[in-house]
Amino acid sequence: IRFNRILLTGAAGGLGRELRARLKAYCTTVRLSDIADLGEAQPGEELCPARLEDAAAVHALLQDVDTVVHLGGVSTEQPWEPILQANIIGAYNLYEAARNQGVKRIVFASSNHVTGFYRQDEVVGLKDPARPDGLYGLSKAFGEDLSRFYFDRYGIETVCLRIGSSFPEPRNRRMLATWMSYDDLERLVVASLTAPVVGHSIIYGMGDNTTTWWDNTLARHIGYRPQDSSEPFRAKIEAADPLPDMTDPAVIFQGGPFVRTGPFE
Ligand code: 15L
Repeated sequence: IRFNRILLTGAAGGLGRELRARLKAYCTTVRLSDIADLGEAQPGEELCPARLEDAAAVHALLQDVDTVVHLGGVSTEQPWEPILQANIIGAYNLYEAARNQGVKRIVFASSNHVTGFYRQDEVVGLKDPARPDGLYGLSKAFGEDLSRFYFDRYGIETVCLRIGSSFPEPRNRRMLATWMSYDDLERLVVASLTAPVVGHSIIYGMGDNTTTWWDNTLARHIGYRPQDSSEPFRAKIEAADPLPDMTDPAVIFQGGPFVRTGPFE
């Protein structure tokens, strides 16, 4: 046990549900927040539903927490208004609350869609410019810049996880490159919470995959060592999806279908 209280936002989401049980091993209390139903509180859990755009609620949420794993917000390409509220205003509220409450480190769920308009035949490094593939990716790029500002100005450390595709198994050809197992997700989050010094860091959340579009060399100080590879799933996936259309933007660019989702008006 390293922490008294960890706040997990987005705890009812796909990755939140996974981390909900796993983070308990690292703290006395895990405070869970979401706008969706969180079910019953289990031993060692506190349920604190909050809307991220509600500044007062977010300030209360950060009271007496040691550290935050911020998964909350919109997690797919959506119209501007929900992204503005949850991901942009919500991220600002979270960092302002951290500053007010003296929280020293945040693990921020960014996304590979910050760099989704790089091509699948390129390898992106951690100092390459952002190339968001939609409003969602743009909002995550904002979160990365916001957290950098809060480190430079106020010393609040953040690790931005540019998560690829974290599911039980890779689902398609693209995920052979982007997949990260839930066990590796846990390793990445725990390394980000416990590395001695992280400052403001960015790291791609990917497994030990053979096909790779991202280079995490500059984040070695985090100490993340992925152990699971998409490779055992390759034959099954390639057989199910034999002829990719090389003119499809979702096949050309790393963001996959996100690069052609929307506009929604
Ligand atoms: C994301 O950012 C989404 O939250 C997730 O649902 C996946 O679609 C993932 O990216 C991906 O790129 O596969």
